[in-house]
Amino acid sequence: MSVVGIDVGFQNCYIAVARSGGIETIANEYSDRCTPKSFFFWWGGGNKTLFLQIITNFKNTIHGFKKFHGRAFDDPYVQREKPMLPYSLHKLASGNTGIKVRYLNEDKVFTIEQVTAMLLTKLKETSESALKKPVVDCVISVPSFFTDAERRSVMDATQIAGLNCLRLINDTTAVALAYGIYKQDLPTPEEKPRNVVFVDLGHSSFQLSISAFNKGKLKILATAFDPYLGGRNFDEVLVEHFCEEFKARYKLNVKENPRALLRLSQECEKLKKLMSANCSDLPINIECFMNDIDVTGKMNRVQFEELCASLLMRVEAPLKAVMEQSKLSRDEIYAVEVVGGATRIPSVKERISKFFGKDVSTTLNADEAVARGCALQCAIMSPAFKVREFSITDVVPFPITLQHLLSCNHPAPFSKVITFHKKEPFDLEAFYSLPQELPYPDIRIGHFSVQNVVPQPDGDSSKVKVKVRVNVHGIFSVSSASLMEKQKGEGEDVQMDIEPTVQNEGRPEDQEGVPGEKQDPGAGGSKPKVKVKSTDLPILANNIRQLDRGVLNDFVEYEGQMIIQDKLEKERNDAKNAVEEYVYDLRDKLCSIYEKYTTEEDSNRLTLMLGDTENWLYEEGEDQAKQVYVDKLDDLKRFGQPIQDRYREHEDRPRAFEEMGKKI
Ligand code: ATP
Ligand code: MG
Ligand code: K
Repeated sequence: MSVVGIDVGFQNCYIAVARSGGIETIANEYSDRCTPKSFFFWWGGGNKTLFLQIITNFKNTIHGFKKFHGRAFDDPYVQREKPMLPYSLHKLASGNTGIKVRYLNEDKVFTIEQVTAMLLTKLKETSESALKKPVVDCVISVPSFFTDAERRSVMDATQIAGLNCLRLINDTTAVALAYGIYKQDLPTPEEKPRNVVFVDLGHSSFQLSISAFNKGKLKILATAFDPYLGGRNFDEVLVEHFCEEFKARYKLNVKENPRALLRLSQECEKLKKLMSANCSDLPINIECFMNDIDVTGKMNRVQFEELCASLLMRVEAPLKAVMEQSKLSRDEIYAVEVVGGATRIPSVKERISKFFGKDVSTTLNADEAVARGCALQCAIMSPAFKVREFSITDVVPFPITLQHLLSCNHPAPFSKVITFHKKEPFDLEAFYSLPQELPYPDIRIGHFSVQNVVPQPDGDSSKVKVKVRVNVHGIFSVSSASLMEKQKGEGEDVQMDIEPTVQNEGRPEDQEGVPGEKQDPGAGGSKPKVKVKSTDLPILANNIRQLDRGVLNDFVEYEGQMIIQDKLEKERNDAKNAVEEYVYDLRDKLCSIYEKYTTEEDSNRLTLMLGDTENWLYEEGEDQAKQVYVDKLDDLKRFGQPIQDRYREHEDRPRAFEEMGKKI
């Protein structure tokens, strides 16, 4: 079984695999081929073929959908993105965002989980063909600011794709692991930790975290982000600039033409990258841009920085926030490591280094670090692999309320036991405490009903222990509840424990104790043991923002059908190619090596037939069922084969004599 890590970026996806020699990344070959699903995934790469396919097929090209996970269609973010997308969005019955594409000559709406699953399936197939082994276990990265709904949605996608995601890991946490695991000189657990800041400016978002390293472990102290600042915003500024310029100079309304807009946006991205390496004036030239007009323009780095001034100003706020939350001073920061494509913009780097008062380090591979960290985490978690242990304590990005439960930056994963005193079933509501900090307006996490609660035989309230947890994926749940029945004669306090108590379950993800919390006196304390009978209570979870399990199963099945459909499509294409190849091959041979073995009349008739077939392939034969091509090939072979046989016979005859000669 392979052990892989997947970085599903807004623009670029990377897959890394753990091998005994270390971590390798797999070439993401299909970024330059169309996917057989008859629509395309577009991310990154200036590859010409892919680019042309995108331009000609832009309505069926899906990209930039990462942040639709867990979002309602009416979400302001979705509504803001909608007009800029070449494909169309659709409001699902659930209120969530769906994507409409042409599939098998029909308009079809896919949920975001399905679309991500298709992408993951492609990545899975790519790695399987590179590794020649099945890929099931994996670790996948998500932005640290992903909420419960977003994480659940990504988990559903992994399930649809038939992957077993051992952990959803935050982007910057994966980077921290990739940084720390090979370091031989980390402080011992007793010594002061080494604090490193990790900065990731990708295509769509800006994330950073501070990690404290000791030998064998890392602890994320704080995380901060601007979920809406990334390389794409810099592209947009350029697009805006050139739209205005082209309107003034060429009287072109670029925004009315999605195809032209797409081309301009790709050219602007190229220009942006060139400006990272170059200060002088750089050209932008697009031939036959709109209405057969060629357009040209130019820009240099100083102008670019002026245009992007308001974006560059946004770099500082998260830097400040993360330092404040960590309560560290700047001289306690050992290094500032930057990753993510957009940190290559010189003025971004300058701002970061000015803020921290030190040069930024680029010791990690800016593009692959996240995927590598994921693969390392997968190797650590996989029983099939022996890696040195490295424990990770992450943080909860937004405070959660369930009877005032979790502060922001509370260590995660964790689990907590909260005790209630109740006579009847009761409900718990979990939600994010600070709506203004959330990336979307919906604060609900879930509604949990603890059922079957009854009073004690003497009519008193029962003690109900409810366990809540944030698991390795960063997903919240009320995981179990039990009713504690006092045995007769035990005197116990009957007040509700307002203070949550903590139990260490000894699970791998819970290795780290939660500092600053009281230990449950019942769990191994020195108090005399109280005799209680514990009964598990059913919990009904409602309003959880994830796919209904029945729907999920349907999607799993449908994804399987699509994979089969892809295979059929490939076979159909192969059959078509076989006809085409046969036509060219036979025509070639008829006027060379086969010439002696056929009459002129037969040859002419066959050449005519080959010409007809060729024309047919471009017309009504363009899009036929596999069997039609198979039959067509058989037809041709009926005439071609006898000629080939005569040729073979003749060629083989001298050899046959030779062999016979040997035998005698
Ligand atoms: P996200 O992390 O937001 O999901 P991602 O992981 O796909 O997105 P990256 O691959 O880290 O993003 O970065 C892609 C961004 O980096 C793009 O905006 C790209 O234009 C930009 N970029 C790459 N190289 C350079 C460069 N040399 N100069 C400026 N920008 C660059
Ligand atoms: Mg990224
Ligand atoms: K392991």
